[in-house]
Amino acid sequence: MFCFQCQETAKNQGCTIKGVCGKPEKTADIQDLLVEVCKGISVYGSRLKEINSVDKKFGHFICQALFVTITNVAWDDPAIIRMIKQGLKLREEIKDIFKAIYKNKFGKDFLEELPDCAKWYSDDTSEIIAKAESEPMRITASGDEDVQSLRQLLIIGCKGIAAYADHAAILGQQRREIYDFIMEGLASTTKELSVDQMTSLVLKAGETAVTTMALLDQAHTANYGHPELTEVNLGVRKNPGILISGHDLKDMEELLKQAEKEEVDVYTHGEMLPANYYPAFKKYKNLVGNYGGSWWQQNREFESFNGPVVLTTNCLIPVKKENSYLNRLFTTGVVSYPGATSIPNRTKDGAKDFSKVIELAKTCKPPEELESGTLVGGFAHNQVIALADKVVEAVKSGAIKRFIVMAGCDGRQRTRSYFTEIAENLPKDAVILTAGCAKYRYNKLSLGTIGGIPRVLDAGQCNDSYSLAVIALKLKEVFGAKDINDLPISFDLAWYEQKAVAVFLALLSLGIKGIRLGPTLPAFLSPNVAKVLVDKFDIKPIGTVDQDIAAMMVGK
Ligand code: SF4
Ligand code: SF3
Repeated sequence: MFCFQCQETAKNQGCTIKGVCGKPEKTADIQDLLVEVCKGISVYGSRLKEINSVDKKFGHFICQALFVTITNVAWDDPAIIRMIKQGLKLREEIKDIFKAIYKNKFGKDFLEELPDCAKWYSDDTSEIIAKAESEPMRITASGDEDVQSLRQLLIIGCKGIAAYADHAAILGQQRREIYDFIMEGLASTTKELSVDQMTSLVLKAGETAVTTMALLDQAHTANYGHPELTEVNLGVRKNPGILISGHDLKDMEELLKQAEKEEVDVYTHGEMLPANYYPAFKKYKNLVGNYGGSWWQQNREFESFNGPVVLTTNCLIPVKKENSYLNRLFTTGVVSYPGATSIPNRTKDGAKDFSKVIELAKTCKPPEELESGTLVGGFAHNQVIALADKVVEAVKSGAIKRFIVMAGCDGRQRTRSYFTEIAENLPKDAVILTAGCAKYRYNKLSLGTIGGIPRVLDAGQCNDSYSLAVIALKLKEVFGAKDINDLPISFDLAWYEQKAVAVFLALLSLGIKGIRLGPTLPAFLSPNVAKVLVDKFDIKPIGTVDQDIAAMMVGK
């Protein structure tokens, strides 16, 4: 195996024996083969697009498959192999469609030599495993280092885009241009392109990430209303409950509805916390609040929750030997785990069936209390723009000197205490804008308010980083700034997995410069590619807390 797609990668170089995340070598190899299958579909899809339109089902499959390969999503090899088989069938289907249309249009057969990913086929499980294991894709082993780096940056960015596109598709929103781009991007990695050509595709990935997050924002708000200022309960009630984690709001909706009828409590965990901010969910009396912290604390928190846990997307981490919750762990959608119960996908008109989860909850002990009190959130673009007058007044009067965007992911590395210390030590006239699970490093500190505005404004999930961009653009308009970089806003981002890479590329494509990124720069950036980012966008690694605060407060 060779995997360096997340921030936690071994020695900040690459995992080669087993993932630091716990991903076994075999699972890594099978996931890599699934990416190859997606490339094969894309080779035909990108050619077909040139002469005809491409059925959205191919693009949607690729999004689901890439999502499966994101860190801490899929752990069950048979489930991943089923996707490989499904993908190979789809590749054969799109190949036939392409060849027929090509012949019809040009009056001759398509005879060009294509890469292995467009040709290799098997529907035999042992052959598939042998293929995955026999050709581990040692991505840094050959070829030009910079081209390899750009290819991986593109694939990893596409994984993030794919995940958001899948979230939107689940809510009935799909855009052909997103699928077309992902296919173009994946197919490009099978060709010999120059550094310049690859760089422009990476920048286009950023634009596509913006389009995708905007689409998802629209899908969320159209279905569930605009997030609003909300006090989220952190304590527990005396009844047994269900804990739901991940990012999928449709699962949240269906679970709440079904559990309400049975009078079973529901709590959010990790990236599901922002569900509490939506009007459509706040009306459910069985939605109690949020339980616990971010994903990496789940071994302890799923244990003490005592009831069933539903994982709708990343991040699911390995269940430890001493943990007792595997028999109350449920996965759904792209998530899988050996020994956990998988909730089947919804049929065309029907909802997912959460009855097994609800029945199990009734037999469980109530959750053990971890904390009490509340936290405040719900500052997505609509809510912040509703407060625009207050915000503008505070900036004009000097009460707010600077906004620091600290969006992104959390993780278990100790060095992430940097983000807590930044939050604690920022001057009292600085406001933190956040989204994603990075917030757990400081969202329970008492940082106070400025003129009634909390000093930590949480827009929501990592995809709601789009909201932060909308807010920045609104401030630009209100202050009549020529350039978004002239605003009193600094970016100090935390990354862990591939959705954050898509968010990062999105911010670059919006022209944001001077982003700090930590706790480490991605291992998949070669020195030259990192240099391009530094020269063109003034990207910097995080430094010390004091230096970074001093620099950010003066716009550096
Ligand atoms: Fe290593 Fe991260 Fe890949 Fe896991 S996802 S194998 S920790 S690089
Ligand atoms: Fe978090 Fe996994 Fe990235 Fe959605 S839940 S931000 S790490």
